[in-house]
Amino acid sequence: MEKYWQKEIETASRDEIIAIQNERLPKTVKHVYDNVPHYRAKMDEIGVKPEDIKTIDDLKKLPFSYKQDLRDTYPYGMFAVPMKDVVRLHASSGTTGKQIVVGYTQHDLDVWDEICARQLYAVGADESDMVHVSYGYGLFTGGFGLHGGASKIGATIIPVSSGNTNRQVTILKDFRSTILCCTPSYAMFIGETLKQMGIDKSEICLKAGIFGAEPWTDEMRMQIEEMLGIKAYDVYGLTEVMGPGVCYGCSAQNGMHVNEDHFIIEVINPETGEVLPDGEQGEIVFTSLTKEAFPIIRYRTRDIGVVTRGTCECGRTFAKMSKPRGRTDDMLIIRGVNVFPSQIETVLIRCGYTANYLILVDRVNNLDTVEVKVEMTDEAFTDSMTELTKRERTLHEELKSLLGISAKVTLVPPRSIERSTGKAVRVIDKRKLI
Ligand code: DLL
Repeated sequence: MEKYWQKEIETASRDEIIAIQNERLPKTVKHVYDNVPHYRAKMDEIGVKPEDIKTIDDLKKLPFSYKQDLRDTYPYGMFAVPMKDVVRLHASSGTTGKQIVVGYTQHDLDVWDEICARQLYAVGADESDMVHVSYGYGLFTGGFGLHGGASKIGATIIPVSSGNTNRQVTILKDFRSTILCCTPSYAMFIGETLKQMGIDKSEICLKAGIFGAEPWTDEMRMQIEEMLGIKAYDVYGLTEVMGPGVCYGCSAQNGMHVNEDHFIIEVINPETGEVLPDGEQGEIVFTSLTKEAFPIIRYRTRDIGVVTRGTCECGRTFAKMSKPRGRTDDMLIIRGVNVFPSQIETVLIRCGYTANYLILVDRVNNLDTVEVKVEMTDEAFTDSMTELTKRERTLHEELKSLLGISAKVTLVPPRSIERSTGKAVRVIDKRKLI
């Protein structure tokens, strides 16, 4: 039977959801206008006053915000409450530029716990579960986010954090963890390690996993489910908006529900900024409705997805965001053909390989080149040159016919591609390194 943490709101009617949003949006806009000079300046620039925002239909009058705004105001320029009311800081990893810092009041943390609790209930967890958190604890939001949710539902938390994979497996088995929280690539690594340590999946008690923080395909989901003998669910979020739990996967396993009482989702055309109707693919934009310390207005996530509304087969009525295909800045343009790493992943897994791969992009004599390195499994390993060439050619043809790219395919031995304990690095684009 479907479990809900807060059934009333999670299955509310569209009118009820809109009424909550209409009540909360004007308050948030006033809060940022009064307390964050950046938002006030941007609104003044286009002549929009808080009184002009009466309902969610007025949202489109507000300017977008960008990661660059958060960098320009580093570290605390976007905070909307005095520092004495901020009880926690988190930060983005800062791999692609200056890191950004976000803050939470106690109320913000309570909301975050609630939405992560909704996620845990949606995968069937409750107080009788042992929640094994292998997302990193620290400035990254993954560890503390799911930890807060697990604490809210009264589960037993095993706060392992990431790394030391053999130890993770021992704990998983001996402590009888039932819910695993980590990135999907780390879940695969844990699955492989289990096998290497000679432990059968029937010897562990895991029943579900809550995986997110990076793009992963449905094909990879099935591979993880098979390896660990569990149901794998998607969770989405980002530091700037809150952390994990902004959107949560449910028993339907196709897309994630947006916590619409706390966030408004829009999908826009990334080139023109035009708001797109439900069902059309575009850039995901979020506005927070209840955040105190770090409210965010029309934040351009750069993630590409689709939003649909209606009652889900799980009974929830919150809007649903498709699995993000990737980020606008992850899209590879190979000799004019646009391709997301996730599309390459789908082809590889459908052809019988695992999600252990690396995409190397370069430019040679003014021509883009792409090489896909993909690991063979122990079972499928061969060192026969004839066989390798044959398999590489087949995969090359598949990538060409399905995605239109001409990639050099190199099959590499098992375990030769570096594993990740957090977000996996799938692409090395040498064109960006020059
Ligand atoms: O990754 C928060 C998080 C932690 C989400 C744990 C889920 C689980 P950031 O480090 O700021 O925050 O990275 C946010 O990661 O804009 C997406 O591009 C990507 N992302 C997050 N979840 C998913 C997902 C955390 N389920 C960025 N599918 C986002 C695809 C995801 N991409």
